[in-house]
Amino acid sequence: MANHFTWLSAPGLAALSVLHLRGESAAIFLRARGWRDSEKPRHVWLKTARGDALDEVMIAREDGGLTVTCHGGPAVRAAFEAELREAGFAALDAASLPLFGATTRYKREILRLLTQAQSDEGVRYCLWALEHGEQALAAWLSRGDPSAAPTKDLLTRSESTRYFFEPFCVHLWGPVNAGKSSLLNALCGEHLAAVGDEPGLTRDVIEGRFEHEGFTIRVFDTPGELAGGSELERRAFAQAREQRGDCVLYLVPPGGAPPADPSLLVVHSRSDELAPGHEAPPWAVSVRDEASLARLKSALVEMQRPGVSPQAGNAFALGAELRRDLEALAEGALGADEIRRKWL
Ligand SMILES: Nc1nc2c(ncn2[C@@H]2O[C@H](COP(=O)(O)OP(=O)(O)OP(=O)(O)O)[C@@H](O)[C@H]2O)c(=O)[nH]1
Ligand SMILES: [Mg+2]
Repeated sequence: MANHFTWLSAPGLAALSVLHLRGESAAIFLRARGWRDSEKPRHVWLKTARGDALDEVMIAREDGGLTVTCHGGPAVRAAFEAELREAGFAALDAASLPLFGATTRYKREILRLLTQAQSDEGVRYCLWALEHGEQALAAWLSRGDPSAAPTKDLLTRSESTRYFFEPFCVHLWGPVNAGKSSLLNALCGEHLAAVGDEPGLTRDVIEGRFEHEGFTIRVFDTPGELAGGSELERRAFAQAREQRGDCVLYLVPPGGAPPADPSLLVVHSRSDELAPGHEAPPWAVSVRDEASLARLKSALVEMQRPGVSPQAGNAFALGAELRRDLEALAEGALGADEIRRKWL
């Protein structure tokens, strides 16, 4: 059997990385670097072929190969790869291995998606899909000739699960002193940006993130709209406005005027300063009112999953390759049988 290596986990900076080796030289390669053959998982200090320290790892026999859990910084991954390539190992795509008992390509695709989940909802979805996804896909493929319309529906539903796997990005725009930086700090529960009455306090984009109802949301505070200002301030402002993320919240403080652009979501900020008896507008938020912050967070989560959830059984996430194949099916370039043979 040829010698192969596969990274089972996405590259991280300081996280763990999981490397899988297959082939007749896999055990020889590891033995030459400090591993003592064992049926049980073993903790080992691995060395390079030249005897330098490589990494402290766990090695286990799994799925017909050897799985090495190492410290996955880019330098460690590069060092492992250099050693493996020098020893004649070739890189192999994880989707082609029967790992973790995933016997079909569909299950392997879901396992890959699982490593990319950015939310509890994403993990929940993958666990649902490992158990029921194949059945759902098979039932859908056997509906007769899947015409373009139902396939498109499936593709649209998969688009709705996008934020299970990547964080939703919210940008905060508005005039100076609207309370953008205060809102960033309040949403993220941390003091990330300076706050104060001095107009134009924020000069650069400041990023934070928070989790709500199982979703991760990234928030970007931006410089406020300020008449005049230095050349540098104007440039920083223009640069910040080039990014819109997935949604822009435009903060309007009491007495301010909402913007004309209908693509911006208007949020009435500093709403605790409104006169008593003043009717609160639908999207009103105050950093001094926890309930208003919770409402805003829930509204941001709702935007990410328009009626789609694993619990409701109507979510259908697709990895890039299955998505391509279903697009080809919608266009008539691939048949349902071909999809079945390849994925199920
Ligand atoms: N009462 C009240 N005051 C607030 C609220 N949010 C912000 N403020 C105050 O409004 C002032 C401006 O807040 P910032 O968060 O710095 O405003 P900003 O939009 O980031 O301003 P620039 O960075 O200059 O564009 C500060 O004095 C805050 O304490 C709020 O919800 N209620
Ligand atoms: Mg600010």
